[in-house]
Amino acid sequence: MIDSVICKLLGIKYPVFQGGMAWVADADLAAAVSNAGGLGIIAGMNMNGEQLRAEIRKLREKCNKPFGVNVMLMSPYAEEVADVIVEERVPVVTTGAGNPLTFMKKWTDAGVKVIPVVASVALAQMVAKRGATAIVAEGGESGGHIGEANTMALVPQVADGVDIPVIAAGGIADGRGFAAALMLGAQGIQMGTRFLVAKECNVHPDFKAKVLKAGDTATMVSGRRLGHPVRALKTPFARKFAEMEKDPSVTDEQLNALGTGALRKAVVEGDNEGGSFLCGQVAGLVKKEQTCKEILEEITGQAEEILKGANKFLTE
Ligand code: TUI
Repeated sequence: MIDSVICKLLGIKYPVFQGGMAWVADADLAAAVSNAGGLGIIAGMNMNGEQLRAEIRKLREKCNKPFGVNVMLMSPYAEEVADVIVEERVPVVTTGAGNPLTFMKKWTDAGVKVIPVVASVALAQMVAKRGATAIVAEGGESGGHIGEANTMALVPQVADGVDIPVIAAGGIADGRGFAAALMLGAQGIQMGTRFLVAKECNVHPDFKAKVLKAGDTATMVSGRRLGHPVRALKTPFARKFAEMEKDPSVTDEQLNALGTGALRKAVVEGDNEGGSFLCGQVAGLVKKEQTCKEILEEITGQAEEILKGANKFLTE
């Protein structure tokens, strides 16, 4: 059995978080992950306060285990979503795409455990000082909005830089990645892409099919010009965005307009031409649709075997 301080801190069986994927991570997915012993996380990104409240209540009808809500800090609803988290007594909040300091006192005073997703040691140290319970260190192998460092380099540096538990994210989809993350100094992992194809995940079937078909070079990064690089599957939309980004006659406003609504089109409509299919580099490792319980049991079983066998590399 894999055990870690994060299990005791949060009251979960497996030290595995499901990433708070915008438009994807709803009450159905988060409840399934939490019921199976991981930490399910509802994405607050695409919701206003009242929509999030309804989603939290829906999760509570299906699940009485600990769960989290992710606040995408660039969301126009971040402020009202932050308040709903307190009002609904959400046990855990994760944050992404920015600096959560403005909300941290509100949450920690209310007893909410705050676990920011960071892409740098500097932000990890800042939030640790302000009462974060743990940190998710997310490398650039991840899908969606990414930072500069990759998981292999980032996780040990964040682990050295703070004295609270670190959860590794980015580039992890199986027991090998799970075991490796623990060796890098993490106390647990967060996965997004692997849960995209979970049976309980409500993304459009064409999105799942694309992930299942994807290989090692199936993703690309665009959006650097706008200051928020995003990793997605190489689809017509991603290629067109990357081309327009290089064209100096295209304004930032035109680029922003092209991006607006593209994630919803991928997740809800499976729109191959106009959708932005956010996805991590591990898509090539994700081979079948499984329940969240099967995913959690499989990866922890694999990681246990690897960890037990690791002394094969040692000699007297
Ligand atoms: O947030 C994510 N992943 C996301 S958010 C998202 S929605 C979106 N769509 C289009 C453009 C932008 C966002 C899709 N995927 N992961 C966590 C994460 N946070 N990765 C990187 C960061 C990050 C980056 C810079 C955190 C903080 C930061 O700067 C902090 C500062 O000091 O301002």
